Order: sequence, then structure tokens, then C-alpha cells
Amino acid sequence: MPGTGERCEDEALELDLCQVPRTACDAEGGIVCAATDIEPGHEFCNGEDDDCDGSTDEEYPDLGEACADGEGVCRVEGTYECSPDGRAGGLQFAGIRQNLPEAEVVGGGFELCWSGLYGGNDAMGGILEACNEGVLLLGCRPLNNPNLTLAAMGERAEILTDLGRERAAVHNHNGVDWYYSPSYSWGFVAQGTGVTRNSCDTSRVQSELRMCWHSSNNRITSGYRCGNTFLNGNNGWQRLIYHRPDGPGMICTAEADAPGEDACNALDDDCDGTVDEGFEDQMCVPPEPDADAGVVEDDAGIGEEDADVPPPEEDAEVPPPVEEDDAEVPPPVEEEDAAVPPPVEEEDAAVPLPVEEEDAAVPPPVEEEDVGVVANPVPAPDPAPEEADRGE
Ligand SMILES: [Ca+2]
Ligand SMILES: [Ca+2]
Ligand SMILES: [Ca+2]
Ligand SMILES: [Ca+2]
Repeated sequence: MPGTGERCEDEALELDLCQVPRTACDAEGGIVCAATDIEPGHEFCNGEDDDCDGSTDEEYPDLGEACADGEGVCRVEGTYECSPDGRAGGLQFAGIRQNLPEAEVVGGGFELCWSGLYGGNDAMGGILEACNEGVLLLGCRPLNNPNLTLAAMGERAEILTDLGRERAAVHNHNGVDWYYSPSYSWGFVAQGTGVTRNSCDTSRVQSELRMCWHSSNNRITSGYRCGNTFLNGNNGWQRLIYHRPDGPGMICTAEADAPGEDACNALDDDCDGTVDEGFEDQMCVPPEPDADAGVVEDDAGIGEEDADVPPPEEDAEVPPPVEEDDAEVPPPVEEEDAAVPPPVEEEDAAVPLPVEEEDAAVPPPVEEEDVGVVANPVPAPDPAPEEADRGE
């Protein structure tokens, strides 16, 4: 009935571990908030104690903790919360289950999206359209039995991996070997036990864990098996598909800012991990208004004039463009300045060095060898200038 089964609040309600407050009909036909029994199930992130162990959402210890999304200037802080759809959050079990209560399936957030008898015939397109959520659970059972004789679950896209008419092909996922084709057969077996699709799987290895449905021309057709029971045309048995949303049980509320274009500002504006790429030859400064002092220092001589300009104007609006201009103008100047002095210094250095070395080379012979040949010191200076001249 519409309006019932919704979460409600009533402080006066006394709840047992496996009860939650939900709207229900009272004897007069009105709607009240009542303690409603639930089946213990998978602990989803939903503010309820789904597995009835006295702890709520204990599978999500990071709830309420800080988190962040994005890097650099795109980074935004947030906290972990349950995702909007509390049914999402992992696969409850792996492998194949036998005699699984349907109540446990529904308690785990699944809804029946298709069922048909083993003697029936149904269009695959309509089935997949109805069973369109991220997680599927396939099963089979005698009609009206509360338990599924066999059941297995997995992500929809994995289960629907089309293997065509390959006789021995399987697709392993969540501890199960699956096979699917809209025009051959569809089913699962215990992983590693192999299949013999002919067109349905006729293998007898661990036969009790084999489920196969015939398919042909994009339809599910009659048969074939539910474990050891062979069911071609048998309308006493049901084929069942359940689904529920996929996705994280818990999400970070932060959403990273959209990256911009990287400008020359000492920030990684496009959040790619590299600061000011494309401006490697320039001196980029942060866009903070307080950074005016930094501009003066960086720009040296030119900065003094610039520094005088921004203050009189509106700091908040003017500085950024000015800084960008500054950043473009100063570098060439600085580079030229830097480029000019070195050559001069190098030339200066080039001249004295040869002279000093030669000077140094000349005296030793004079001192060590012929102290008496004082006459040599006179001609010695001559070759030195000559060599220096040649050097130039
Ligand atoms: Ca719990
Ligand atoms: Ca929960
Ligand atoms: Ca960047
Ligand atoms: Ca930048």
C-alpha cells in the first residue's frame, strides 16, 4: 500500500534489534509509525542496523571523518556520508548459495525484476530492460518455495558478458563462473568446474551447483536445469532475477573544483600536478594582494616604479593584471641584464688570467734557476705582452 513501509520517527517506540520504525496501517485504516520486523541482512550504509547486531553502519567506520577530492588548487574538503541510495555498497556474498531464503535476498536490498517458469518463453530485451540496476542476483526454485534452490550474484555488466556460442567458455566474477548469450544459453557453475554448453550446460561435475536457462533468438526459452533437477517444459519451477543499485555505500561529500587554465601565478591552476607549465622562462608570483612586497623585490629596479603604481589604485582588482604584466616584462629585462654582465665578466676574467698565469710562469724560472741572471727579468716581460696580444 502506498504510504506504508517508509522510515518514520516515534520516540515512544521500543525497538528490538531486528526492528525499525516504519509507517504501517493501524486497525482503523490510518497510518502510524510502528516497530517493524526486518530480516537480518547485509549491513548497508543507511543509518539502520541491518544485520541486527546492535551496531549501526559498523561496516563504514569512516562515516563522519574528513575527506577531500581533487589536488592542488582544485582540492575541496568534505566528510564521509552514506551514499544517497543506502542499498548500494558491495556484494553481500561470493560464490553460489544453496537454499537461500528469498527474505534474505530482499533484506539485502534486492527487488525481483523478472521471473518466469521453466516452461515459459520471454523476450530477453524486456528482461534486461526491467533488470537494469547495477547488481543482479540469479536464482531458481520450486514454484512458491520460500528458498532459492540456487542463487548467485554479481555486477550486471560482468554477468552479461556475452560469450556467444562458445561451448566451454565461462566468465569468472565474484567467485562464480558465468556464461551468457541471448541466443544460446545463460547460467552459472561453481568456479573452476568447467561447462559443456550444448546449448545448455550438460556437465555433471558438481551438478548440484549448476543452473542453466536456454536462450534462442534473443529470448529466454524453455528449460533447462536448476542444479540436479532437469526442467525442460516444467512449469512447477521458477527462474528468477533480482536487482539492486551498485555503487559505493559511503561517499565523500567533497567535489573538486573544476580546473582552470594554468596562468603564471605560482599555482597549479589546471590541477595536473605541474605548476605554471608554459611559463618556465618567467618569474611567476602568487596572486595574493599581500604579495606586493614580493613583486617589488623580484622586479628590482623596474619593480620600484610598478610598486608605486598599484597602491594608489584598488589593490584587489588591479594587482593581478599588473602582476601578470610585471611577470612578462621583468624577465626579459632581467635576462638581458643577466646576459650582459656575464660576457663582460668573462672577457675581463679572460684577459687577466692568461696574464697572471704567464706572469706566474715567468717568475719561477727566474727565482729557482738563475738568480744571477738578473738580466733575464727584463726581456721576460716582453714575451708576456706578446703572448697576451696573440691571445687577444
Ligand atoms: Ca549492524
Ligand atoms: Ca546499516
Ligand atoms: Ca598545471
Ligand atoms: Ca599557474
